[in-house]
Amino acid sequence: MIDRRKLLLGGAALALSGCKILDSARDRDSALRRLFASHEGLTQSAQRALIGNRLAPEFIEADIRQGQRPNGSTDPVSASYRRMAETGFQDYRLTVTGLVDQPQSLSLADLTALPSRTQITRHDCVEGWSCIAKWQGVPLGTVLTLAQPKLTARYAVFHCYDAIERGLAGEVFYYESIDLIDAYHAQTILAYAMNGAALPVANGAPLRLRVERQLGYKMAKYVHTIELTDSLAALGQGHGSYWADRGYEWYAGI
Ligand SMILES: Nc1nc2c(c(=O)[nH]1)N[C@H]1C(S)=C(S)[C@@H](COP(=O)(O)O)O[C@H]1N2
Ligand SMILES: [Mo]
Repeated sequence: MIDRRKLLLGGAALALSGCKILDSARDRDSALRRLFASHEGLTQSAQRALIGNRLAPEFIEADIRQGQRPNGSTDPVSASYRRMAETGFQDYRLTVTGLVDQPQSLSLADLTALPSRTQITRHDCVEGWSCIAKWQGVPLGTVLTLAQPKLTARYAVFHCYDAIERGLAGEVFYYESIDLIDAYHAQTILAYAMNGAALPVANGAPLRLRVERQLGYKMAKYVHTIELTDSLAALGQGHGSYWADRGYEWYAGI
């Protein structure tokens, strides 16, 4: 696997020539280090200019008029999920894997021990209904920082417990993905609580994604694994999500 830093290092070494260059990269004041820094600054500002740090609207408690309407899968039937649900998700583990330096296996206790964020937001389903609800969870960025994504990582893929379809080729499991800009957005959280109570099974227990600047189908419920990848081509039908594989937009911005 070639990463961006190694590529750059190769290019800079060629441009500056001489074999001492690799050693001098460890020197704080080296020209090479300054080159890395300016390159990364440039990439970041270009990304900010394009996407921005816009927040989704947030609401107050009085705006919560009804419970969050369950949609899609509401009761996964797999034996492993059922066993976990019956014991209050004590055995649940969130796996963080793929292009990361520090793969993680986190229990619900581990996740709830991390600093949390609470937000009251509106969920817009592509079918034409909306619900305002209060979500509490750990920022996805915090979990990713623990896992230390490699420089080649571009997407976070969410693998879910629910088989949403049973075809001739077997069960098709729900999955979704977002890019790392949305992944590190302040309102992108892994929610374990909703409207002041533990997340109900119907809404994705024990852990579901909230990515507030996009439509409801992006908000994967029943997440068991987050995989960091540099491409979406090898997953499902290659469009990055169960619904994108069926013709919906992968980037479902609202
Ligand atoms: N694992 C999984 N996640 C999912 C779905 C699903 O069927 N399975 N449905 C999606 C759709 S279309 C919507 S609108 C929301 C519904 O979330 P809710 O049940 O909490 O309202 O979850 C999304 N995430
Ligand atoms: Mo939806």
